[in-house]
Amino acid sequence: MTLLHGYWRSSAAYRLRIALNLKGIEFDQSSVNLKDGHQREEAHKALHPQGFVPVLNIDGEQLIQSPAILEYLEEIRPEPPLLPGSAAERSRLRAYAAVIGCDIHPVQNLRILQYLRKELGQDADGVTAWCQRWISDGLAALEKMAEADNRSGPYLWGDTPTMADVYLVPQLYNARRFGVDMGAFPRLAAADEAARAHPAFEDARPENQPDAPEDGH
Ligand SMILES: N[C@@H](CCC(=O)N[C@@H](CS)C(=O)NCC(=O)O)C(=O)O
Repeated sequence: MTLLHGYWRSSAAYRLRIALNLKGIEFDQSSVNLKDGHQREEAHKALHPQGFVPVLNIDGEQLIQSPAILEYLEEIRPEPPLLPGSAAERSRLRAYAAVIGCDIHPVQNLRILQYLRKELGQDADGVTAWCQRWISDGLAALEKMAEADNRSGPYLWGDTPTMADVYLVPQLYNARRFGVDMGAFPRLAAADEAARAHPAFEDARPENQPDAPEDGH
């Protein structure tokens, strides 16, 4: 059995839900309530020493870190490819993923925002300004990359979803959540809209997860 330990609103878990759906790998989910701090409990830390989600149990393995897990899925289930093309093209796709996974997402994570609030005394406006600043900076770079690559679409890299979309859609979900003005990122917004219409992405949406609260918060 493949089991994803995640949370409806975790964008790293969202990436995995999309990839598992695209690869046609059936999975069950176990919810770790981040809002209530369950990720920091010893029982969860036995699964993930950092106290984060996601964790994926698959093929008798227990895997952590979404970039590493996505690479694993690509290796065990190469079709449909999320990293298609030449070595240079695959490197480019990994660069889209890295801008989001290494540079945008880490600084707007729950623990960082809690630190800003509790230890550094920031109010809600301060925290929102922080998120908007770093998300916008990263998206501006991605928009430039997409402009330079000038791919045909409708997805970020062409006519099939790739690793770039697997990272983009959850990140834009967060961008909207923090009120980032998407007007400056037309290519990203168009690719996001196309991807969200795909059933693998639709099924993975935070609101469609069994642990999503009815009021959406
Ligand atoms: N690089 C890690 C990041 C994982 C991560 O930050 N997960 C978040 C949810 S998206 C989390 O568990 N946050 C808990 C916290 O900040 O306390 C990955 O991609 O798996």
